[in-house]
Amino acid sequence: MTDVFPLHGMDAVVFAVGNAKLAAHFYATAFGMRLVAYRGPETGCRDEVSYVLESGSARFELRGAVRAGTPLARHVAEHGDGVIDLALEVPDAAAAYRHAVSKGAKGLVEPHVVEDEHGKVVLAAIATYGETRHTLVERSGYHGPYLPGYVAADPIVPPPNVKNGRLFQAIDHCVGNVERMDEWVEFYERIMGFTKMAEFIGDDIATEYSALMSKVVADGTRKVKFPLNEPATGKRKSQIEEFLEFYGGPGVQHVALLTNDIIAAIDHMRQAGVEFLDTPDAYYDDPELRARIGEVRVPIEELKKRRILVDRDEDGYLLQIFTKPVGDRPTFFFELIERHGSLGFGKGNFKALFEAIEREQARRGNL
Ligand code: TYF
Ligand code: FE
Repeated sequence: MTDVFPLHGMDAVVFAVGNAKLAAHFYATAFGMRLVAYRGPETGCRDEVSYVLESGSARFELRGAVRAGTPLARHVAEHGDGVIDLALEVPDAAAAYRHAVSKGAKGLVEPHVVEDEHGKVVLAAIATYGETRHTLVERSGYHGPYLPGYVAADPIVPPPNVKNGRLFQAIDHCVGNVERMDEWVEFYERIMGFTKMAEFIGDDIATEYSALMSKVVADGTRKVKFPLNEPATGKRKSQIEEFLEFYGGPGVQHVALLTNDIIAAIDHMRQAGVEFLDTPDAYYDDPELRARIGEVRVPIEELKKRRILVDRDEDGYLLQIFTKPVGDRPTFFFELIERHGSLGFGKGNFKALFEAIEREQARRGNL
C-alpha cells in the first residue's frame, strides 16, 4: 500500500508565548533543552523574536511579539501561551499540501521555497482544530540551525548533568482538546491517512469518572500520534470544558515527551521548580495495581516517592507523569513518558490521573 501522506515525523512544536526570552530560559534550565537558533530584530525579523531549543529529536520554537497589532500578539492576548503549530517534516511539502487541500483541508500558506546560505527548505501550512496549524516542512539537504532566516545561537546554560546531557529525546504524542472528537478523527483519517489506535475512552469510562472522551490517531509508522479529547457531560465540569473556556476554543492540551530515564528527568525538573500532579499513596499501596504491573525497572518505592504512574498492557509497560499547567491559564501541560514495550497511553491510569486533574480543577474553583 502506498502512503497517501508520507511523513518523516514531528518537525517542531511551535509555541506563541508572552515572553519568549523568559520561556527559552525556562525550557533550558528546567527542561534541560539546548538553545540552537534565534531570529529577531537583530536578524531582520522586525515584529517578533523566536528561540529554538532541542532535546534529542524534539524541537520547540518559542515565538514572542515585540510589538502590538501583529497576528502573534493578538493570538497571545486571546489564548494566552500555547501551541500554535504542530509542524510536520515531510519528504515533499508541495505534494503533501496538494493532497491535503484536495481532501478538503483549509490551506493557510501555499508551498514556497525559502533559502539562505545553508540551503533551501519548502514550507506550506494547513489548518487544523481551533487556530492551530500544521506547517509542512521539507528540509532534506538543509544544513542551517533551523530554517532559513534563523541564526545559530549558543546554549543558555550547560546541559543537565545526566546521561547524554538531556532529559528527553523525542516528542511522543501531541493531544488536542476539541468540541467534537469524531470530526477531527475523521479529519486526520481523510487528510493524512492516519488510522485509529486501539486505545480510546468511550462513554462508559467517561461517565464513570473522566468527564472526557478520547481517541488516538497515528500515521502508518506510529511516529506521529495525535490523541483527541472532547468533553463528556458528567456530574461536574469537564477538564476539557475548563480548557476550552480558558484557552478560548480548541487547542493543544498536552505534549508528551519521550524519556529513557523518567527518574532523572523528574528529579532535575522538580529541583528546577516544575510542579507535577500529585498521586495519592493509595495508588501505590493498592495490591491490585502491584499485581497488575508486576516487575518494573525500579522498586515501586522509587516511583511512589516521585508520584510516577505505571501501566502495563500485552506489549509491555510504561511509566508516566504529568506536570501542572505550565503557563498562567489552566490550559497547556506536559507529560513525561518512558516506554518499555507498551505502545499505549496509560489507560490503566486514567482514573487516578483524572482524579488528580479534578483536584487541581477544584483548587482553581473550576469544578
Ligand atoms: O494522551 C493521553 O491520551 C494520555 C491520557 O486530559 C490523558 O496522556 C488523556 C486526557 C487527559 C490527560 C491525559
Ligand atoms: Fe498523553
